[in-house]
Amino acid sequence: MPLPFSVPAALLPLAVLPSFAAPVTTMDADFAPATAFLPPTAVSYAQDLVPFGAHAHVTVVRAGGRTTVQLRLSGVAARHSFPVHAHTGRCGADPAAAGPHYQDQLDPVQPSTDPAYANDSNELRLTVLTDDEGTGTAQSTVDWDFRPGEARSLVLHAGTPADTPTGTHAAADRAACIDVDF
Ligand SMILES: [Cu+2]
Repeated sequence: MPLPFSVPAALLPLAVLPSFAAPVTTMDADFAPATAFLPPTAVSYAQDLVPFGAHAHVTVVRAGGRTTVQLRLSGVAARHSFPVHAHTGRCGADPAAAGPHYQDQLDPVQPSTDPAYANDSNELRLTVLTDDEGTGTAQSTVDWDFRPGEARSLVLHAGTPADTPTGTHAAADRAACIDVDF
């Protein structure tokens, strides 16, 4: 028996799109002051480490329930180690705006310091070590998908120079931030 109206089969895939985000996302951004006339996609809070005009290239690959994030930096401090993490909030004029680290299994105690939650497999973390030109690439793969809308940035912490244990900033300070839609 024919249906009284045609089933809009072509529209059905739309209903499941949110759980199948684009498999690969790439984005490019130049670091700028948070006070720029147009709100920048990438903000620097420490020009000695991340000068305005330095560049970030971000690739996010989602496949089979795993997520790989690659970050390429250029024009930043040479021979420097930058710890980089996925954070929950958008970048803002205040470095704290990006909020805490995104966690797959959310630690019921915040701020999260319990190593059962604050670790490399429950958070997206990578370390970019730059060369003599201030260019470096790092990537990390986790065994989960980001919950849509809950991770909104990559924060570059100040880290340390590659050759000395201490820098001019506290290592945990936030040197820069990139808005990324995970
Ligand atoms: Cu962080």
